Amino acid sequence: MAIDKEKAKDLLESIDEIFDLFAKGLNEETKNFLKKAVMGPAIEEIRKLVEDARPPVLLVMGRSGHGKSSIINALAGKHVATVNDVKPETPETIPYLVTFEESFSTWQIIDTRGIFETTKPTDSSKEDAVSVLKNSILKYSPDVIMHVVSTPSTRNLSNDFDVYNEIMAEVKKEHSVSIPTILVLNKADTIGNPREWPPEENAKKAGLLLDVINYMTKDVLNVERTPLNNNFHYRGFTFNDSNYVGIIPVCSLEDDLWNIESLSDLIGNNLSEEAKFDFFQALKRKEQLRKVSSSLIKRFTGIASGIGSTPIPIADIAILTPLQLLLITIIGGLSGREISKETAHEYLAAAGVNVGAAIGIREGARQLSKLIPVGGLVISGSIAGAATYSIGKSAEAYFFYNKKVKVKDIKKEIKKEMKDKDLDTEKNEVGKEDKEVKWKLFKFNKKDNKEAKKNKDDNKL
Ligand SMILES: Nc1nc2c(ncn2[C@@H]2O[C@H](COP(=O)(O)OP(=O)(O)O)[C@@H](O)[C@H]2O)c(=O)[nH]1
Ligand SMILES: [Mg+2]
Repeated sequence: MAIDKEKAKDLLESIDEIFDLFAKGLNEETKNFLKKAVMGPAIEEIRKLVEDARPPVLLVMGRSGHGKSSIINALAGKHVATVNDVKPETPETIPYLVTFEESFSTWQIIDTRGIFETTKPTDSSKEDAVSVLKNSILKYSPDVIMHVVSTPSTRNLSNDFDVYNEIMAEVKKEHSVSIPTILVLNKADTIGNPREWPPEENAKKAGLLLDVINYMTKDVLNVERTPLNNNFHYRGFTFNDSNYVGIIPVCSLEDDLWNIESLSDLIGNNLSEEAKFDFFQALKRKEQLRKVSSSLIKRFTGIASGIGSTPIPIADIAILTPLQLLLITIIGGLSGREISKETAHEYLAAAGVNVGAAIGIREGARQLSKLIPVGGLVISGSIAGAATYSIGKSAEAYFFYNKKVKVKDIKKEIKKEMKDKDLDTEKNEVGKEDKEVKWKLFKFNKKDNKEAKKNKDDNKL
């Protein structure tokens, strides 16, 4: 299971109803403000995630037999493309859809065949091949292009790279788009002695792979490169100053897959938000989907903080419940649960809220508001933000890692982690952003505590 877009639409409708229920006691002005400034953007976030989601369009090019079909199968984790098909007589483009029914996701693959078969500089049909590829790129506007090259033959193919750069220059000139292209060195196993495999266990093979990569990045593409993994340079590099965004050696033989995850990560990282979701959801890539969840939590935290600028102070944080319920359910969906009230209830039960089996989503919402008892205080933006962040993170820990984390403990965690130097070693962007959010919340919390204390002292006087 995963996010079923139809069910997500239903959820958005019921969230709207729940909001009306919770906002019943509020005056019109505040209610409208909240709807516009808080619920509206939250629902919009989910709508964007779900409704704007579209299949990623992946174009594969490269010579026949170098393994285009095998790579598609390896990425999809199933047989979707015919391996070993006959050499095409003329360059042609075959588009097809790959559906992942159980994860409600689809990819579009554009298989260009025979393009580079006819690109000898003297060949009169070079023009044809070039225009077929150019037109396919313009027609399908792929999100990512994979240029598949058999590793042992890289040194004979410099003409292919020239032709490709020529095409991309024209595409760029006419349509001012540049499409990230990944150079996939397939059949990495076949360079040198095929029995010396994998490179992790065969230093000689690792060295040969690195030679090819060095040749490609330094002599052919001449790019500034960053290793994907500091310990294993032979697993590939990324670059950002050419049509090519990276080079990744792989083995796409069904029984001997190697480094395919590096490839799918690099594809995913080069997809727009709308295309990323279907890509990772199809692959059920937990860590990648957790990143989607984390950035959603951050955005919801920001949205919830907006409550701080209501025209009329709001004393009950329960008004944020519909927003948090939406967040919880979508996080559950990202982790592979169904988009349903049962998913929200599963989390509530784990968080220690007693949810009877028969109660509806509204009751679930009421129960959720009990998790953060701050009744009586005027809700500041920072409290609203911190509460939403805490609930989101607690739901994430539960759904993704099966960890029961009490919401109130998360706030403590935030403070504790601030002192934890390990956070500095987090290299990825999300890690950095996480840290920033934590900093902000930490400061907010401190300020809140001071203010709360001051209010208390004032009351005493
Ligand atoms: N040793 C090895 N063989 C591969 C690899 N990938 C594909 N092949 C084989 O290469 C042949 C052509 O593959 P195919 O995917 O049909 O290439 P396409 O014509 O580019 O689509 C098939 O016999 C595959 O089994 C690989 O990584 N290693
Ligand atoms: Mg093929």
